[in-house]
Amino acid sequence: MKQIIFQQFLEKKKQGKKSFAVLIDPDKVTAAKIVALVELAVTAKVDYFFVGGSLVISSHLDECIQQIKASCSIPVILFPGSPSQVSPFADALLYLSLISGRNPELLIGQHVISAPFVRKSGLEIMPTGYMVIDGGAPTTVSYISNASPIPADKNEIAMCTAMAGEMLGMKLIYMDAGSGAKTPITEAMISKVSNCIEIPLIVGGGITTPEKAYLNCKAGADIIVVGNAIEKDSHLITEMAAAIHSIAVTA
Ligand code: 1GP
Repeated sequence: MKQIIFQQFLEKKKQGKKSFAVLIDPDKVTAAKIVALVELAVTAKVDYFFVGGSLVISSHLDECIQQIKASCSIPVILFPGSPSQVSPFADALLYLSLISGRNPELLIGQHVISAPFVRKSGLEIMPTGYMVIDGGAPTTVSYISNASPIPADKNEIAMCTAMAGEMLGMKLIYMDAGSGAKTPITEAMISKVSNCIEIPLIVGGGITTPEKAYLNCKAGADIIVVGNAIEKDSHLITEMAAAIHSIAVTA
């Protein structure tokens, strides 16, 4: 199995380098918006594009990715909200198992159904322990997943869940307060989780300021994902990238 991007994640982690991933929901972007976003992302040295959403209603996932790929070399990683969100035009796929929930469909059921299709895609597959953390209000992911998120102040539950995920063989842990979360994940929880695992830690959901992105990295996040805040103000890309990348310089 291909491990090109995953090796890059590991290398960066070893060097203490933090990465910035811009999340694009294909339902929320027009072709013109993609061009503008890519231009800003290239200038800001964004590390990755994550593409997906809890509910992708439109059918232009392939087009959206092809458009990104046509205008830059930033890797595109699928962050699928459902097994239908697989596109061979991407570089890699976060193969998410919702380890914070107790919904067997999202732990393994949908994976079984989509396995032949996912394998056939030729994508780099990255097994990811996906942990939804309470973000202060129900989000699309908490509703759609039909599973309770980990309470925001239960750092020990988050820690044990991540540890279990790593020991089960997950290659990444993704802690998500959900898109547009009112309250992003606390640094205390990020630090607790990051201290107990060796695999890269992705953090997202409700991050709206460069300061919060910076603090999350300081607390141990390796990759910061921002979607909503950038949809509202795409120029935030520049400041977010600068804040996240400043860590490697000062570390
Ligand atoms: C959601 O982690 C991502 O799954 C990003 O969240 O859209 O709130 O930045 P935001």
